[in-house]
Amino acid sequence: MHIITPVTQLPSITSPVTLDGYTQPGSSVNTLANGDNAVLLIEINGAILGNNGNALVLLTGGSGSTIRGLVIDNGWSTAILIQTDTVAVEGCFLGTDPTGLIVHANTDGVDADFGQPTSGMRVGGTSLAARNVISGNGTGIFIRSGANQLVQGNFIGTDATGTAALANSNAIDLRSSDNLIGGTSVGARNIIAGNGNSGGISVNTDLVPPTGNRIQGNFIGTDVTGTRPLGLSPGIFLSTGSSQVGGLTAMPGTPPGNVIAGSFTGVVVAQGVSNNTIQGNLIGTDATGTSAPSNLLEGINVQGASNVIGGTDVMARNVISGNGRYGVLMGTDNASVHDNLVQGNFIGTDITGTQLLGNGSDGVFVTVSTNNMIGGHVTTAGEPPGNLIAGNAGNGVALVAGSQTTEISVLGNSIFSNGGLGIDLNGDGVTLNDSCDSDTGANNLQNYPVITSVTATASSTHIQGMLDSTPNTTFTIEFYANAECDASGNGEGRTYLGSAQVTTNASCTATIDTTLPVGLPAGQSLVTATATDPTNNTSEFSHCVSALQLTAAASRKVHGAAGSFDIDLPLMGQPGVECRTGGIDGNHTLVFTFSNDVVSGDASVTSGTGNVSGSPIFSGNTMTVNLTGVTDAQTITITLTNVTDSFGHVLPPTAVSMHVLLGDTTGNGIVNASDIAQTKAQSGSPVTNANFREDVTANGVINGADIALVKSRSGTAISTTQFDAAATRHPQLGR
Ligand SMILES: [Ca+2]
Ligand SMILES: [Ca+2]
Ligand SMILES: [Ca+2]
Ligand SMILES: [Ca+2]
Repeated sequence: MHIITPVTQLPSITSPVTLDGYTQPGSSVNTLANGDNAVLLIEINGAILGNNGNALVLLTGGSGSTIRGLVIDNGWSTAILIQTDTVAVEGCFLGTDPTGLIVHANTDGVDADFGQPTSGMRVGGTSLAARNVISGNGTGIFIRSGANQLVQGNFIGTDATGTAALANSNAIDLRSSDNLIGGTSVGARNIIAGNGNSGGISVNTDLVPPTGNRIQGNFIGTDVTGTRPLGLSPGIFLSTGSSQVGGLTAMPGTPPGNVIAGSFTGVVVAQGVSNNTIQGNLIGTDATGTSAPSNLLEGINVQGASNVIGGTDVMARNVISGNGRYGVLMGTDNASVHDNLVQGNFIGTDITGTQLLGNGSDGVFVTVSTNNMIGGHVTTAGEPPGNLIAGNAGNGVALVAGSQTTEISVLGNSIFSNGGLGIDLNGDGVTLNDSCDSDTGANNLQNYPVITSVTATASSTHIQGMLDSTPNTTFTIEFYANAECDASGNGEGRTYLGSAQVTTNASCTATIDTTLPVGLPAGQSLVTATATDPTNNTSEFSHCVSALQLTAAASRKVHGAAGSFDIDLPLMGQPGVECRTGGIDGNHTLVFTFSNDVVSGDASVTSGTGNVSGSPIFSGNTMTVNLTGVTDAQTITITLTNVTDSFGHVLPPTAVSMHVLLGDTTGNGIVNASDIAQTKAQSGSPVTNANFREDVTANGVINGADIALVKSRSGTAISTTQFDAAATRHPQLGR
């Protein structure tokens, strides 16, 4: 080991030189892809001069010089101060001891000095031998001048193994334009992790805001494996200018896309900072895109204008998932946060879009801001500009700050399986519609459409309903299919089906009557809709309406030669009372009628005493369920599940209740003198629709046997609790 510890400043380099520590016998370059095993035997130690000196200074005549294979450590103001162009720094350890495992801090590692013609600098490169370890410094790499500066293949903030943190306070500070950090190949990837509170990569202003900087293909916040977070520091902080984070890629996180995880916030676009693009990155997930080392707070925090997150090209997709709080946070300043686009991203799923990997709160959280677009006008469901926003613990999209947050369009996305609502205006759960929609708040609390009916075939979907909103205004209604509804009965929007334009009349009402040329996706029989006004205020999602509905239920018995008669079992409100005998086994037959022909499904008794006997029988649009063992004087509930029509539409689980009280011909929940009198009055009359309840023996005649049976039950009743409680039960699911 040759340790040079200058007592005075070394002479500046004023002509092109190659200082190559690898010429020292016994030294060798790095050969590891996932580490740095370089053996460095020349050390320039700042122990004496310390912060009063710079180890190497390259002046104008030194253009084209190469610095290789040196350890420059232990207190220098700057390890390599560059004031000329086309300087290469490769295979060095700057800020660590010769093992690359212990901090020997300098103030700065590499500094392309302010006000100097330093263009064309290269720190590292795409070959393994070119890798620098730049760790333990104040600022690892300070680019204050020049253009076309390359920083590639380095470990910045880690030790030589790439698996442990040796923090720089600040990894890379970019203050000039048109530089490239990383690149489009794996070999260009920098590992930028384990750094201090000031940051991973920051873009700042010296004289003018820098533009055209590209940050591509790096692991930011993870170790060299891309799977493990390393320390916790800011990821990318764009405090000024316009930069490109990532780029178009076939696979998010693959160069030019970055992996950004293990940071406080993955990418911050600071207040008033505009025209940045963030594309092709994995933000919050590891390099596989399937698990989440996570950023502590947001994936992306946007506080400026005209920034693009993702885009209309599928290759622009970011995966923004598994972050501690919001996937994307946008806002806090109405004047400067506008015209941002969030398009084509996966927010809350893994890289395949098939596994949920939700963010800790809302997928997209929009506060004080205006005129931003989440999604856009899509032609193919599931394709950009629509985002996939699923699996987030909070809402899919939340708009808060009341009327300070307006004109936020949420269009063409796939939003499902979020813990809260698909879209929540005002961040307070379902916001009910108001007549003529004059209320104010986030997105003006735009009213959502009311769907009244959905009928669908394999290739078309007919949706009817209405919108109550601002009079004499044209709205875009978007329709979506879903597999499930929120607990509120309102839905999200899993599969975009299409849209329609409707115009309200002077009385604030527009009729929706639209036939879309698509069927509903398998397993997604529930339709929802949003309304968006001419200034891009989108509503919450509507109530869900199923394409397959239960339209009627009845308890049916054959009354001998008089034929069969049904006791209606209303689908809402007080259940019907079956007053006819079920025989000693308590047998009854229920017939359910649907909006379409049905082919399969299940029924079970979910409260009360009794059992389903055998399999349901399907015929046309009916399903017949036989019950046995049904005891008297009770309320029994039958729940239908997985009822499927001939198009594959599935009924949401639906419950129907029936009071069972033998002899209660009046249907009031008690057997008494009124029932006896009513039966006596019909005795001897033919059995008809008007009096079949008095044929309690269900044999086709009303006679003394019926009177005797009613008398024998006198005094029995449905418990008041059940009779009353049932009357106020909630409407069935899915209606
Ligand atoms: Ca709301
Ligand atoms: Ca409203
Ligand atoms: Ca009665
Ligand atoms: Ca009878």
